[in-house]
Amino acid sequence: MIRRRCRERPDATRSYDPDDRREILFGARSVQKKMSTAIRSCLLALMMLPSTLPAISFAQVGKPMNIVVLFADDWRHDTLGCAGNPVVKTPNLDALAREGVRFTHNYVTTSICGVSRATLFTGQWMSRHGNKAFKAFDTPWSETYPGLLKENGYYVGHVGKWHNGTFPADRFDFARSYSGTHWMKQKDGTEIHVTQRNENDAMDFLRTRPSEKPFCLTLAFFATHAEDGNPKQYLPQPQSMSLYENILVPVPKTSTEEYFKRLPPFIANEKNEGRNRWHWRFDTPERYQDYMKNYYRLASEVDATCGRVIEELKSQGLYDNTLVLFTTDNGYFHAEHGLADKWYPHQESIRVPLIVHDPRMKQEKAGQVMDQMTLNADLAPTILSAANISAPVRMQGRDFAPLYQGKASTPWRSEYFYEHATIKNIEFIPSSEALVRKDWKYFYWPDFKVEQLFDLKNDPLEENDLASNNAFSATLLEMRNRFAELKAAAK
Ligand SMILES: [Ca+2]
Repeated sequence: MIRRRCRERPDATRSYDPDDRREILFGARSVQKKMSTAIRSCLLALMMLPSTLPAISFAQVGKPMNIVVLFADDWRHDTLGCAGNPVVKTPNLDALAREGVRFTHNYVTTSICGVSRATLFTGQWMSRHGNKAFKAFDTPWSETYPGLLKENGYYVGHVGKWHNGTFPADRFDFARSYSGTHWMKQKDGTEIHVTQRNENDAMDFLRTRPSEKPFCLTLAFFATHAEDGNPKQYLPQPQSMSLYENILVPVPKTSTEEYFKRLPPFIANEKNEGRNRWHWRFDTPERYQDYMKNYYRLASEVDATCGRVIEELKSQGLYDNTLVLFTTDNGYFHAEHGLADKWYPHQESIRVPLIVHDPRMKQEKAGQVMDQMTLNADLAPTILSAANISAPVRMQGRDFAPLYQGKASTPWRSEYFYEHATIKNIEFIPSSEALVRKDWKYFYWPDFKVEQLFDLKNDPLEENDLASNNAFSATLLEMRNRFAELKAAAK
């Protein structure tokens, strides 16, 4: 019998602290983990006995859930039909949300590909996992969700983008990693779109996996990330080009020159990479329409592939025993504040989708839309919990499954610490930090020692910086102090 894990938390009655002091539970959890590993080892040994003996499967001893992580790139919280986007069509992800749950206030702790992916695998803030851009994280592999699942008998695969140094193919049972271009040459000389290749590889994983083992597949799309060196930026597949043809993509209110000038001067200048990319994609009305439509076409292609992967799970009879997560690595400016891409602590950059289909959820809960503040750091502990594996003590996120399992009284965070390092130099992409709440946000720009304060309840588009307004000096002081506490605890 695979044990249920203890999720008692020392900080359960207070607002969230990134350093959740799990260390005090280290001794007890270590013993639990050793027992768990021993039980699973015995089980695997039994399963490897000659076939003349009665077969013993995971299913007969508790049927561990399979896990599929559908992980898109540069795709913000409202790039979903079900989130009210007036243009993009995502019927398959909308259906997943109807069958599961969608979180509306899901955020990343750092809004850039490599760092956010390190947080996905480790459940840790950048300050702890140590990848400040695109290098390998410092956290031991044995403390990541792929590492722990493999150690506990799962068949573990990674398909697509990696972006954390050299791809550690030998750590996985099934490993196919590539990214960077939308079209790639195949051995026979023909070209394949990266999303189609992602889909083919995911199908290979699902159709060739050993049937007796539970599995975990991370399907890390490259779309909707731009092809950086290509002037076209977004290169969808030919069959998508008729989508959105006769639609006018709404232009954001804050995309004007006036709003660009409201940014701090070290951002509101032409040397800033966010502004540079805005010129690539958005600096004329025609360009805005063309580039946004191709971006949305890439999104719809990812949606279609997600639909086919889910269909494959259903056709193999696996869907009712598979945790399916859809999320993305960072948000994206669609010209808001006169910017493109991500990095900074604004809402467009830090909020990302989160859709969960969890067979443990009661049928009557299907289609819930939840507004608790969830984070990318929560994904690894949620995945491990679903597999009945204890989260390592250094993992900082929390299992969010109790939120949709009807445990309404589950105490939950109401704020978090955001961080992003300087990339290249302080003119290109300066570092930024924040204390994020649903109703207020405190920004800190460490390279320039500048603070900003936004009343999100009354100013959801972050139009008016209140940091120098004396009427809000008490709020500024309180948030500055709390920010310092959470920043120290994130290490
Ligand atoms: Ca990204």
